[in-house]
Amino acid sequence: MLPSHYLSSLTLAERLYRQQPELARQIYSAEVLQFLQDGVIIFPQVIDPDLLDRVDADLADLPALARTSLLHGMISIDGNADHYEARVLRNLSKLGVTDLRQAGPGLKLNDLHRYFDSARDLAFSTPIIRFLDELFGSAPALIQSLTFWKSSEQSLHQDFSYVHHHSRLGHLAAAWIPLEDISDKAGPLVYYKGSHLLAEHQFYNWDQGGILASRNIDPQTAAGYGQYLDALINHQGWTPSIYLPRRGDLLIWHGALIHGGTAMADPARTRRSYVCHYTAAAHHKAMARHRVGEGYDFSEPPSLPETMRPRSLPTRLVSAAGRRLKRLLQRGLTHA
Ligand SMILES: O=C(O)CCC(=O)C(=O)O
Repeated sequence: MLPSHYLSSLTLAERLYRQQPELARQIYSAEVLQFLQDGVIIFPQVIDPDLLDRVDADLADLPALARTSLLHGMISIDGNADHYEARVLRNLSKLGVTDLRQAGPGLKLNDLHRYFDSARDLAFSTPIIRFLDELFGSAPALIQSLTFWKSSEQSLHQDFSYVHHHSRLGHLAAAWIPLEDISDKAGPLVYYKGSHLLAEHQFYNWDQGGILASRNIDPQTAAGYGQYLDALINHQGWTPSIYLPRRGDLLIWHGALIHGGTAMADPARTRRSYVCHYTAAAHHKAMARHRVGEGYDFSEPPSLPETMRPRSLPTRLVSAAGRRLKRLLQRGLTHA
């Protein structure tokens, strides 16, 4: 994928903003225009506190690896090399991490929206979907969700190089949702306003002019990316913004905005947060999709194991009676 392909895949809103800003100003809302200018927008106190409570309640059980090994076995993880090699949450114990809350920075739990209705509802919250619908000019689709306990400490990057589950690469945005008030000691998100408005000559050359990163790329090229971004930031005079949100706030950033996770000043501090990447439904590469409210989800159907599903009272009573009967029968057989 060449820079010119990326630029021609941008949203209509952005192409208009870049080429005929006066016309764009007549069409789009103040929020979308601010996003197109800065590459980021913050919505203070728009996430429903009851929904955040539901997410908290569902996440509360996750750290107990041993007790819920069935569920943990299925939750894939990402992040720094160690975590990524573990692949699924249960394997973290092989790295000596028995409680994910104690894991160092960089641990990302992938796609919890597939397991928990609360996480799905959060990913499809009205303030996010309404904004993205206007930005994309059509219904948004969720690409992935990431749940963090601590900072990612991820070096500066632009998402479009890494997230490409969609055919029009320029249709990419992400939401950063704090699950708690974020301390400056917890390794908060850093971003550079305006850095999304790249010109054709400002893209990093990953391979023969291509703009997509690959896990198999040689270490020198991978290291060169960070140096390249640092030099670009210096040259453009972009200054860092540190995001210190309160629970209930929401930040949405552009798929080309330079951003990263800062280092944790206090290694004990949590930075519980939920990050979702979106594209327009029409450009998602997956075949199967289903509607969630005003948006679309392409995940596999929810795969919470039967044993973890909340069951109705009559179902629970019938299975308890069944288990009791089985025990009685077994006892009868052993005494016979
Ligand atoms: O929250 C962070 O520390 C960074 C997250 C991020 O860079 C991403 O998900 O693309």
